[in-house]
Amino acid sequence: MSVGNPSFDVFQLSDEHVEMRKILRDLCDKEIAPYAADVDEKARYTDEALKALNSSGFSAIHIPEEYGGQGGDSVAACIVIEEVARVCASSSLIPICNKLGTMGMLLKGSEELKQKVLPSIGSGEATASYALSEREAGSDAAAMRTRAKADGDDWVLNGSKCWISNGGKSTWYTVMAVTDPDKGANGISAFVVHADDPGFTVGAKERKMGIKGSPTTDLYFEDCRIPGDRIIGEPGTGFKTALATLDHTRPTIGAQAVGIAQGALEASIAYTKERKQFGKSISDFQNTQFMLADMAMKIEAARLMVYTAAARAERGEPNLGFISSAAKCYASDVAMEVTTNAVQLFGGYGYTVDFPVERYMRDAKITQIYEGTNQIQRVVMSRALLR
Ligand code: COS
Repeated sequence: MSVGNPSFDVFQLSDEHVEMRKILRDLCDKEIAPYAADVDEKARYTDEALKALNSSGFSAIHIPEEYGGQGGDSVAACIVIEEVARVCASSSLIPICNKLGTMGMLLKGSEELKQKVLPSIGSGEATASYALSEREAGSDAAAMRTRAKADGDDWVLNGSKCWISNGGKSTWYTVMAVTDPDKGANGISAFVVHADDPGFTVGAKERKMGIKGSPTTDLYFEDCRIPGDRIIGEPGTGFKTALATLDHTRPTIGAQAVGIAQGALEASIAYTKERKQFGKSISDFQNTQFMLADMAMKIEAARLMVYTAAARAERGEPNLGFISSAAKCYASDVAMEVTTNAVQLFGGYGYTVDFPVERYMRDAKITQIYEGTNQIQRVVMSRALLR
């Protein structure tokens, strides 16, 4: 055993990951952070972030090189999301949705389909979304009613989807629909729909508590006709593809949560050093110190779990359900706690829009809900334990 061996790389990111984070931090601080409050206040799309992420190649780094992408690994994709979320959670929905909307294709799509769709996303020309949930099929996703019927060489879709992140902004949508109603979850198939396909329309934007810079909409399919080769994998495999997708992407929500929490922690450290009460900085009080220590400790644990989940997904390990749900669930609970405590440390100022922590707190909440509520994550985890 050697003491102080700098090349011991267990639990250490590679030099490339560290370098990439540095580049991203600079980019996010300069080109995304200045617009975060305005995006939130006006509930407007994150145009500046899209431009910055596209021009630097960070909007969809997970797209493999053979499809014109950067070929970034799963940990790298988490670092991108984390760094963007550290300054603007809404903007982090760009890389999140691009991965979520393409993962099914990457896992199970035909070579032709991948060649048709992925290069436009890898180059930043197009973006993607994922459409699983319906009004009456949220946690119970297999209860969906949207139908797809074969018609000649085509598929014809009818029904609607809801809670679609970046709905209306995305070019491509991975849509799950029932092809055989007698087979339950095994009668669901996955398709890729283009925004210009006939019979496809986007509903009004939801008015939300947070992530206001990312539109959330319904999608409607009225005799929406798509070519036969836009199915992902075989008919009847779509629900499994949808769940396998989430195994790969729930860690990205964990990464978003870690980024939000990190942003709130940094704002809290800076503020508590500045803010004077009883004749000294409030960071001189042990109550503040212990709160900051707890916040940082939990963020550190969450980050490690997120990277572990991402690394295991990257290695193609089987049975990712437990770790990807655990990472998403733990990190999002940490983000909610940390951002709530950040508002507390700012006191009355924290409750105003003049400081960023109330936005971090509102943005954190969605990470406990989307890509499966944290109650559903516990269902996935306990099923894995008791199997
Ligand atoms: N990967 C691949 N296949 C999986 C899988 C996974 N991670 N998990 C389960 N499956 C398979 C099952 O083996 C089963 O196949 P068989 O019938 O051939 O055995 C099939 O998929 C259906 O699985 P299951 O019976 O467990 O489905 P349930 O209806 O009980 O649903 C939960 C399981 C609740 C876990 C699922 O509906 C879920 O994750 N819901 C939340 C959805 C969600 O995250 N929504 C957010 C949308 S994205 S913003």
